[in-house]
Amino acid sequence: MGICAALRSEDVVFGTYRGHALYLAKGGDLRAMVAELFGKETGCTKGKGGSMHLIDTAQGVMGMSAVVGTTIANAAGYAYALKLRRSSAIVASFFGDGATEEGVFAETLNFAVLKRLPILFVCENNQYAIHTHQSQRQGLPDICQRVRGFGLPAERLDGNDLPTLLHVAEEAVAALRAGEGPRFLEVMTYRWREHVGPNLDFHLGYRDQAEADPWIANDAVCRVGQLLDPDEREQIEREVEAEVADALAFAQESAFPPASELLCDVFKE
Ligand SMILES: Cc1ncc(C[n+]2csc(CCOP(=O)(O)OP(=O)(O)O)c2C)c(N)n1
Ligand SMILES: [Mg+2]
Repeated sequence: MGICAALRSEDVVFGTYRGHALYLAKGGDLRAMVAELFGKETGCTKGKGGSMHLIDTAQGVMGMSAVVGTTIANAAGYAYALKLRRSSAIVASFFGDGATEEGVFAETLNFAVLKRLPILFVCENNQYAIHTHQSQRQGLPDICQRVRGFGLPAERLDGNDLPTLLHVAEEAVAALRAGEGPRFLEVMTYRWREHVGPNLDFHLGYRDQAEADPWIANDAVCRVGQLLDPDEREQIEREVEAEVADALAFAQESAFPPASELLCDVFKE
């Protein structure tokens, strides 16, 4: 939310399999998202992509992938095209802390700096890749320090501090539009639930509830909610509940794709 609020509609984003919030924050259609979760033909990828592959190109949501790190390079390619076309639009590329261990991350940073691409790299650092803490995976667990070595500015932010996030994002986006070259933001956050799915997983022993508690108590949604007038907040919540109910009904009533769709969209026509 904090990053996307600083973007214009012409700007584009690329994300990961954990991309529901990104899709919605950039203006992705809620009905098409929920229908996609149900595998229905009205879904944003006609029911073929599912939860991990959301796309809404009309809103600048260019795609997400379950293969860790892949969309970082896709995003830089798009930024290169924008630069060649002298467009004023910019690209924001979202990925996890684990993705920064992939070779493609290093290659893309180097290329982006070399070509002064209009791209904002956003690392959503929840400190874990599945069940392994960052300190058990990275020889230098300071991602910003590593990134600066490639020659671009890098800053760490608290993902629960929405006003600061928005302010810094606006500054970064302005610099990108001015042609100052790529920037990197590391946004600290935390995964409340298991790696995939709705359950708690503290019984697995790789982390404990005490580590999660301060993140939950300090949650950005609560903090922003407290800034609102209670009546206004209730009104917003009522509208959102109605929108979600509508999207669920739409998804349930939609049809599954016919078998004839199976081999469509495999290659570009
Ligand atoms: C190239 C590749 N390697 C491994 C996996 C298996 N895998 C799926 S999610 C994940 C963890 C990625 O962690 P991070 O980038 O921090 O994202 P998070 O899930 O924490 O949001 C791994 C290793 C994969 N999907 N793709
Ligand atoms: Mg992670």
